[in-house]
Amino acid sequence: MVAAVSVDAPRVVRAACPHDCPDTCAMLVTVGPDGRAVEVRGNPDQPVTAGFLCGKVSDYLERVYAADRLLHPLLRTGPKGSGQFRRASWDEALDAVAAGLRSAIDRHGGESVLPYSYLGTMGLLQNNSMSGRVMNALGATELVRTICADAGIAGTTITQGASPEVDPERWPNARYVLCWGWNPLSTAPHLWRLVLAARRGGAKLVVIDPFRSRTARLADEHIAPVPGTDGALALGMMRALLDADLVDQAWCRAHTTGFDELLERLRSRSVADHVAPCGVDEATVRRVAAEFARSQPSLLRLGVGAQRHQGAPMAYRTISCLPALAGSWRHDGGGFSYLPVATARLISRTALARPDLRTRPARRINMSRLGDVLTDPVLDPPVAALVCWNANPAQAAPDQSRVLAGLRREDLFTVVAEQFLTDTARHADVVLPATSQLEHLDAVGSWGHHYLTWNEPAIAPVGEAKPNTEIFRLVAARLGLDDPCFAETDEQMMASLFAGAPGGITLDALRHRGFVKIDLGQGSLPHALGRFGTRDGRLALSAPELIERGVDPLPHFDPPVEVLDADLAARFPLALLTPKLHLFLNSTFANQRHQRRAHPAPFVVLHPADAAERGLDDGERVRVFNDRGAFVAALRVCDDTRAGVAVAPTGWWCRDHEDGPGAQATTSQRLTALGAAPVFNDNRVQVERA
Ligand SMILES: Nc1nc2c(c(=O)[nH]1)N[C@H]1C(S)=C(S)[C@@H](COP(=O)(O)OP(=O)(O)OC[C@H]3O[C@@H](n4cnc5c(=O)[nH]c(N)nc54)[C@H](O)[C@@H]3O)O[C@H]1N2
Ligand SMILES: Nc1nc2c(c(=O)[nH]1)N[C@H]1C(S)=C(S)[C@@H](COP(=O)(O)OP(=O)(O)OC[C@H]3O[C@@H](n4cnc5c(=O)[nH]c(N)nc54)[C@H](O)[C@@H]3O)O[C@H]1N2
Ligand code: SF4
Ligand SMILES: [Mo]
Repeated sequence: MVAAVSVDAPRVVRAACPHDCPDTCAMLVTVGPDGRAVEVRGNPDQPVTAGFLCGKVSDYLERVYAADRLLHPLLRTGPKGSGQFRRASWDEALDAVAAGLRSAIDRHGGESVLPYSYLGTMGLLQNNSMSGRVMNALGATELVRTICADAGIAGTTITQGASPEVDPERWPNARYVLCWGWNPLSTAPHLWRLVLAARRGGAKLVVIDPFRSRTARLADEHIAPVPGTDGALALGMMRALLDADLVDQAWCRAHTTGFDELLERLRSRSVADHVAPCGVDEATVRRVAAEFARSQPSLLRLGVGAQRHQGAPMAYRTISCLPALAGSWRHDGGGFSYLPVATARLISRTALARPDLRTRPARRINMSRLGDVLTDPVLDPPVAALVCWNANPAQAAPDQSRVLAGLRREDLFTVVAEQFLTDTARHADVVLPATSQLEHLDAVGSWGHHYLTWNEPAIAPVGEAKPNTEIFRLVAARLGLDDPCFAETDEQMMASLFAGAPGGITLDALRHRGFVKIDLGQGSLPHALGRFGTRDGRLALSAPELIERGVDPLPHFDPPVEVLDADLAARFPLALLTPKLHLFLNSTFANQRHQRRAHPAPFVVLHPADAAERGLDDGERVRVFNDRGAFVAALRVCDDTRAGVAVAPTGWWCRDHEDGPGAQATTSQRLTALGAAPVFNDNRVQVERA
């Protein structure tokens, strides 16, 4: 269902970067007279994109026209995971998909089908529209998609509701910027540009991160706490504000609930006692807290990275209270930013997936439990069929050895729609080639700024690739699903999203300009007068709703489960972090030449003291292990990390490394209590010579 492509003259098409990145860049694609795209660049008119793309996407045509792009369907011919396939026609492949799904459903019911997808594309259509309809109509298990930012969302929405945060376009006004667990230089280069603008205006930039990230390297000050102790650090900073008489009492009395209870809680411990688990000295805590309150407008921007711990929801909630106490919300450019959930949720894609097609509620399975779910011998019904698109769980899901063991089950029927033969696709029975962003229609929201961006198809599908929407439309037809919704075109689905002009946005305006800013009336001072998204409009320093869930309603330190476990530390003395790489996006781009040159092979960083204690030298091959698994990587010895903290990014594909699994082999499938999110960095390991 791709729009007809004119081949008369060179033309410029408006597009949107689809990747799981807060910047959601507006792109301009130049298409030559032969219908081939010749250039992709950032749209100079879009204020956040500002005319440039990042180093991951600037050579997007290398991805679109890559030699290893999947161009036709494949059927497995060898053992699971062997990578042995033969070319098949779409007809043959769709027959195989229908037969595999029908067989699973006939034997074990609809819930034995497990969909697995994430944000490979964030597009409103290509993410989970027609696919969702098929899964709902089949009565498949529902996938709980909380692998990324949900611990943080759970914590921050308890505090402030789903309300607008500080618009990134106001950030340049800030005079103090606290980047907490965030490495925007790598992970959000356009938002980083706005942080730099604040700095040029005189703002001090402070980064809180156990690791000296690229962002931390450039900051005015870098504070490196023990991983997972951020909540304790925030409580210490709040107590320091109290001691220095810097709490904005008037604003808190007017616009928060539970102010007196919080003050009492803070007074119950000294600053030193609050921050004891953090490994940060008290004088620094007092100084940075005072600077944050005095240097208005002060902005606290939390990243996704500080939440991969058991206590993260409470930590994010606690941290989001700090700008309230400091009075930051009074000032243009000041306050708190994490994910702009209010604007991001304005245009919901949930309705497109038609949950009403279900005849009854289905079993729910959390995506971060995939390893256990696929290998559980008594799960009833078992997962007999796995349908995967927009995701690469063989690399991105925790406890990699279990995930791979599950994917290798000969009795599991696996379908993967992909652009490349990823580690997950290698384990499929049927591989279906998916279009790239230049080949399909979409609109993409943002989890970093307030714009919605249009994506017109620029070129015809490469090879026999098809959009996710069309793939699932065809699967529906093969399965005999006859609800009229399965015949809807992409254009029709898009029109239905904007039928009521949500937030005043019309499809015509979006298509015409290529991007539209979502205006919820937040203005430049969204919460100077309260108006939070909570039920009473006040910021919840105390949140009584937590009592019903057995949780202390006041901000408190909820410790990480492995990092602070002294018994476990005796066997596994190092806490392992798995941050993002500069030119990969999770495992995406790891197969591309230029990006791969920047990150040729897996490595692990150890502090010189930890290396010396083990008699290890820089450059050696080391084995990193715990009870869950092990991986081999090159050792980098440097003080970019704290003593006691090892750092090993993920994303490389198994197929590229004789050593097989990566750092993901050591991570756990535990979930946080609030938010049901994974705890990738709450992970103890030991390191030895390989
Ligand atoms: N280049 C690039 N860009 C990306 C991605 C990518 O893989 N590569 N991924 C995209 C996705 S899916 C996401 S979610 C975002 C993530 O964006 P970020 O949140 O910026 O990324 P991370 O590297 O996960 O984490 C940021 C920092 O948090 C630190 N950290 C880890 N544990 C703790 C802790 O306990 N406390 C504190 N204070 N800091 C901690 C890490 O050391 C890391 O430097 O980036 C998106 N953009
Ligand atoms: N240890 C550890 N693990 C982590 C994290 C961590 O910090 N540490 N971070 C987690 C986070 S934040 C996230 S968001 C997840 C990400 O987990 P995933 O979303 O599984 O991540 P990717 O590896 O980027 O896989 C996306 C895949 O979608 C494919 N794709 C892109 N566009 C399309 C399309 O239009 N159609 C189809 N069919 N496929 C498409 C890409 O080719 C790519 O292979 O990983 C998590 N895993
Ligand atoms: S910065 Fe993010 S949104 Fe922009 S091009 Fe790169 S990956 Fe895409
Ligand atoms: Mo993410």
